[in-house]
Amino acid sequence: MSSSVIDFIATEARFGAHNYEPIGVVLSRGEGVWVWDTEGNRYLDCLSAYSAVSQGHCHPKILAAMVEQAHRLTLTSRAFHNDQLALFYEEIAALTGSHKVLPMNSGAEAVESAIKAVRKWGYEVKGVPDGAAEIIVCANNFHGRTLGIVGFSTDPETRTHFGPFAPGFRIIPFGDAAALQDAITPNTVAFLVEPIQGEAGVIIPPAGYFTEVRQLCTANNVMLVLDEIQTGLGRTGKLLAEQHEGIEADVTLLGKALSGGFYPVSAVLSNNDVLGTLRPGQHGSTFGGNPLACAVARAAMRVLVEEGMIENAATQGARFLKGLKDIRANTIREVRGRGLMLAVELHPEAGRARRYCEALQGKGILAKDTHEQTIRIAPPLVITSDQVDWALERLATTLTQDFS
Ligand code: IF1
Repeated sequence: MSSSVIDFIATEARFGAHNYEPIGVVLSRGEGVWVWDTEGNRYLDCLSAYSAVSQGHCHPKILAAMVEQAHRLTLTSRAFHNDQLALFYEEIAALTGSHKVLPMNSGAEAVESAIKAVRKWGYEVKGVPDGAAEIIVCANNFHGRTLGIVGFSTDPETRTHFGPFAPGFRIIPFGDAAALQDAITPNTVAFLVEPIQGEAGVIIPPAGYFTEVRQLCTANNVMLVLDEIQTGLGRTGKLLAEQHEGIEADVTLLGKALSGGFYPVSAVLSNNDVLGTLRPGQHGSTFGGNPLACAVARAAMRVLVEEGMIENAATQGARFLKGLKDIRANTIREVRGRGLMLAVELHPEAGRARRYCEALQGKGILAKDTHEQTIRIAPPLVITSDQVDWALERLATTLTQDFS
């Protein structure tokens, strides 16, 4: 590694909290599916900042919208109206078929806001006794890093020594509708779940699971809250992952690619009166719904649709999945994926997935491991067939090596 790369990494180590263990690369430029490090080496980004850069790095139209708005008005607070928020509301509601929108900033904030809103709905509309609201979540969930959220995580890494945690959550296995039925009580206000568990390693539920979930939630007046922060906005080959299941959530959470990677923008979308329970002064945030965020999100949604990125994710995702499944390597335990949300799970004997990610870096691909044995593959939705084939060649040679 050259001295400048070591300087960046050494300086990060010297001053930064050590809450990440990044792959040893220092990036300085991005364009489309490609990123370059400070040495000028080019990589195909197969992480897309955990699906926040689905539109490709530095998309020119989102950039132009950001620059234009930044010259005009960036932040007003919600103490006053601005000329971007209403347009953002109209466009995200039309795109997703939602009736009410709550604009926030990070994904975790959207999750926390949804928890507050469904609890409030439970007390004021469903009639759950005050303080008794229960929310059902799944084992191996990932919904963010705030204290409330890690309180119902089952991953020791994310919750150890951060307690005490808030009560009111029940944990059931993912993909098991009977377990959901057994967990519902008269005080259950919501079921919060990812359509596909991303951090858990791209875990896709059995066919028909969400049809049963939808029926159970409707029958028991329980709000179905789908966390589409990673799966949403085209990542799985449809606008929302719920569309693969033929169902509609009561509350949908978006983030990440809602800004195309330019700015933290998230939103809670409601198809019913859940968000209607929030009254002035009961919730908010300094930056939520600011004009710059709205202008960026409007452009990010526009290019996603106008440039056929969702359809491309379906086409290239199918190509990528078939190519990965065709790799004959005894290191591979399972290949999973839907659209361009893919994962390669290795046999424990093959050694840690991180070693394979480091080998991929040497071949010009940046990918990230999760939970020791799984390599995530999630390139920007603008990837072409040639680029998929280019990546598959390098993945095949790497995965047929043995780094145990
Ligand atoms: C990190 C993981 C992914 C998410 C879902 C809410 C959020 C996320 C389904 C919160 C965020 C990010 C967080 C980031 C890495 C990444 C991640 F590895 F942590 F778990 F994608 F799988 N719901 N996921 O995936 O959104 O507050 O971050 O905007 O914490 O390292 P956020």
